[in-house]
Amino acid sequence: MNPATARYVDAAPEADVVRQEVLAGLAARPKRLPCKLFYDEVGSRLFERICELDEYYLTRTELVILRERVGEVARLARAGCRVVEFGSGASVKTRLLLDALERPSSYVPIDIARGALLESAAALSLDYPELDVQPVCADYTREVELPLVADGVRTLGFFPGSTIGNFEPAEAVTFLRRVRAHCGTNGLLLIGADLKKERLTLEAAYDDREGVTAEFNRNILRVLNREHGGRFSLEAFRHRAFYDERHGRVEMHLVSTVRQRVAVGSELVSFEAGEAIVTEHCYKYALDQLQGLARKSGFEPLRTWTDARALFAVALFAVI
Ligand code: AVI
Repeated sequence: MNPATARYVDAAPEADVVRQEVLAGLAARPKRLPCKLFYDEVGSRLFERICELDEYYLTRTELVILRERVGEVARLARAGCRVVEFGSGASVKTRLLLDALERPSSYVPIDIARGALLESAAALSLDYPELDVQPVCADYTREVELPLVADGVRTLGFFPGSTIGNFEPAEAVTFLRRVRAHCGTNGLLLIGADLKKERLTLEAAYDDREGVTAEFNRNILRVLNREHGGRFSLEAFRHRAFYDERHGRVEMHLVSTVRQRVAVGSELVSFEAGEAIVTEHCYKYALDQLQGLARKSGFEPLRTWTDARALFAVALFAVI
């Protein structure tokens, strides 16, 4: 990042706040952990490997749709817009969008992983010297204050990757309402969402043959050990992923293989053999559900595109 032009906002949550969230989750029934904890350096690298797995069709498919449709997005967004990305901005997808847009004025990536955020912001600043890159280190699932934007500049929110599926449906609405406020009058949101499909494809995507997803899932315990005084033995938990059709979501669990008590800071957490920690929900949407989500959150669906096999959807919403 060019320090002369780039602005950086650090609003990362205090470790204490996250620790309280962790302990509350482990005291709940069933036990839960926030899936944002997956993404330390190791977890982010494992997630990149997941995105390249044969079974994990999501990233590849979204890219196919984006490549085909990004020109249309650029025409609708018009020249000079500001792009606000919720989540890491290191990806090919960001560059695809920035390349297609006509003279985007600024780019605001928001991410909790400070190192990766600053690194990708620096790389983008080098490659797009005209672009004002304004990284914000924050937990975008909470209230975030963004750098001010000049009057009349349209904001295009960007939320690819089906990360919307990692919110509970009611939380997704709360989150999208906040996004809407960031987008402002005239704003747009480009969002990617994984679609409902048969169980076999879904379960393979979250339980791959190489075991990368299993390692990604167990890495959350490593994060607890390092950052929150946890004493988890990774070998004492196994990965489980299954599609719950009734709720339309893939659930990822870590299942304790033995009866055990584990220290987390000064607390002791008890597990029965076979007891699970829910580490992630990945909701899958039907197209009408996705559009319903937009309407409930104060957006109107402008365009919705899918791939030929209707595995994944990319939608452009406009602020009502
Ligand atoms: C980041 N998120 C959209 C991924 C998903 O598919 O829900 C996280 C993931 N979990 C396991 N594999 C990938």
